Amino acid sequence: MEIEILPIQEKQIQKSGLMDIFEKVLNGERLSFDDGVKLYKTNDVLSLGFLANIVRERLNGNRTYFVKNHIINYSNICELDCKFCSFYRKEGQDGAYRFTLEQIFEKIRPLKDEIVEVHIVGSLDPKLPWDYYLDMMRGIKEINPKINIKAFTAVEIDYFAKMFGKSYEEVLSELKEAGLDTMPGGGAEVFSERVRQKLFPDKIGAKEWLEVHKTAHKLGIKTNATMLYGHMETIEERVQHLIMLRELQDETGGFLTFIPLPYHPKNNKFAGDWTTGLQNLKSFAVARLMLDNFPHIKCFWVSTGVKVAQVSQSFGVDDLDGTVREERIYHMAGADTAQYLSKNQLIKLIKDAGRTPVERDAYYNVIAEY
Ligand code: V47
Repeated sequence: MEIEILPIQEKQIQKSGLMDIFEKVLNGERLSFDDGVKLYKTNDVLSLGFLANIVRERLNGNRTYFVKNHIINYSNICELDCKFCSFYRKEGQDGAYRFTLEQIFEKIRPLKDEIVEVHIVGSLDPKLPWDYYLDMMRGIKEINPKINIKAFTAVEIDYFAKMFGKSYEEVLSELKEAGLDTMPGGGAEVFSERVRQKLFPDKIGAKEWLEVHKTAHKLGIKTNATMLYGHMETIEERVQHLIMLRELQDETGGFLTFIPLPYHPKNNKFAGDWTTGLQNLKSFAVARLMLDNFPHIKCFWVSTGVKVAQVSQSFGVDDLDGTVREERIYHMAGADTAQYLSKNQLIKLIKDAGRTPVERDAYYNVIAEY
């Protein structure tokens, strides 16, 4: 790809001390840990966006993807007490809920010919039996076998293994057999033992999270990855997280997309600060530059607001997730974004940014281009 660079842009990049990184990006060379830290620390966000955009357009051209999807948070009754989480409740507590399978199917049936993907994520609920999860997969496939089931974070998979006395491989194979197609990227938080001990000491750490994804990839299950940032982690811990994901992707090639997730401070014990728009844009751009082997970088518009999501398309992002519907984790933590965006609203957000809207399936096959 021929990259046109104006002398004024080059001067700006030079002035910001990013020339060495710019040259690596132009040559398609891998960026180092120190490069990642330097990128996070720059105040020249326009040059950062410019660099990320080179990689974005090299990999995905002018396309921005979206999917018609629906989120199912099947239960919020959880054994864990993660301090950053506003979603979980204890049994009997105000706001605690657990859907029956029929309640889940009732949500999907009216949308069965519209949605392409269901995104299922819940809690570590001690009352739910193994058949609940298998029958959930089977029941959704009975409604429409074409619906892609993106279900269960590595944290849930690890819990099923412990609860039901199975290996990761057995859990994932049985779920796949019942209808699971792909896996979401949640539960990774940040791969720092220091932060884990303080914020989510009872949740699995990096080793198990990566092991679950590695097992899924081995079984042919494509997965996503996330990073929760903006709470108490350092820039160095963020960059380390990205490098650990990059290493696993080198080994397996099983990741589809990376989603940086900004921490939300309402109704949780940690009660930190909101991230700012620029912190969010930087996180997308640094991810795009560091994760050279990830095909896609997603902005989950629910978590950033639609305005930042729109601008993120110039900061490395090529995927805006989807229509969404019924998201709870972010809305319970203070998100004031809508519950749903129509296909036409997504198309407008993308077109107004000068990008080509592409409706996709779970594997980024093109359903329609607008
Ligand atoms: O794992 C929890 C995060 C994640 C808070 O794979 C919080 O396509 C902010 O993983 N503030 C779940 N974040 C969401 C998720 C996701 C979303 C969209 C697409 C995909 C995908 C995955 O939400 C959790 C956790 O990291 N979270 N509490 C909070 N207070």
